[in-house]
Amino acid sequence: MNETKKIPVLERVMKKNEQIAAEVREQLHEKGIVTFNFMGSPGGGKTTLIEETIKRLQGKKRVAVIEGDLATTIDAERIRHYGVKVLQINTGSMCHLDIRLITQALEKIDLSDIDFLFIENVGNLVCPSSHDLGEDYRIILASVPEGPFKPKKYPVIYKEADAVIITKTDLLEYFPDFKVEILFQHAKEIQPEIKTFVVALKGEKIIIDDWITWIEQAKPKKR
Ligand SMILES: Nc1nc2c(ncn2[C@@H]2O[C@H](COP(=O)(O)OP(=O)(O)O)[C@@H](O)[C@H]2O)c(=O)[nH]1
Ligand SMILES: [Mg+2]
Repeated sequence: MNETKKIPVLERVMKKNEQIAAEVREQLHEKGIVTFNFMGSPGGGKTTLIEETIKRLQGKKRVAVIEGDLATTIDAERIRHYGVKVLQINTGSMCHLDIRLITQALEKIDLSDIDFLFIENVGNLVCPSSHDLGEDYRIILASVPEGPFKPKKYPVIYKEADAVIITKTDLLEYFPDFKVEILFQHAKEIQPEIKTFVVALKGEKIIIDDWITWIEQAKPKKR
């Protein structure tokens, strides 16, 4: 196939995927489910945040989780420990989840008694940004050791984000060049409506309350 033919084919596939994602979102809304797509670098703290959030939502929201990784069920096992429904997707060599993988996962997981669906995307700041997974909210994690310039360097993923969470703020004392307000300012320059949170999930002082207060009241939303 030559280049001029390839581009329309790719555009058609992307458009079809967006349609499927919109249908999935509608089906989830019909069940009263709010869906969150957690994105960020590998090791940024996505699974830890999901674990700590599940703990604090116990008795308030019934949660199910879809875990995305190239390989292993390590993260799914971590989540299973909390007694919630969890399904691991292994993408092999693919750097993101897509709506076809999500559709297949949704066939295998019973969501009849679920309020919140958490999707942990493959750790990556590029590929996941162009894939609607039928989520209501896109949550980007930026961890302190990654440095303060992630929104500047990866603006595309921030453009469509609903919230940015700075993780590992217990490590701020070791990263004096990291300024929380600077990262938030850069993120808001890209997406003025973005909500901002800080968390520290290890160390002496756990910080997570503002995030929990926000997520507890999250309602279904059209993208
Ligand atoms: N110091 C510190 N370490 C954290 C925090 N959150 C996660 N980690 C650690 O960062 C590493 C990667 O976390 P994980 O949740 O697996 O990241 P993921 O790859 O984004 O899912 C693990 O060793 C966690 O214990 C935090 O708030 N502070
Ligand atoms: Mg993980």
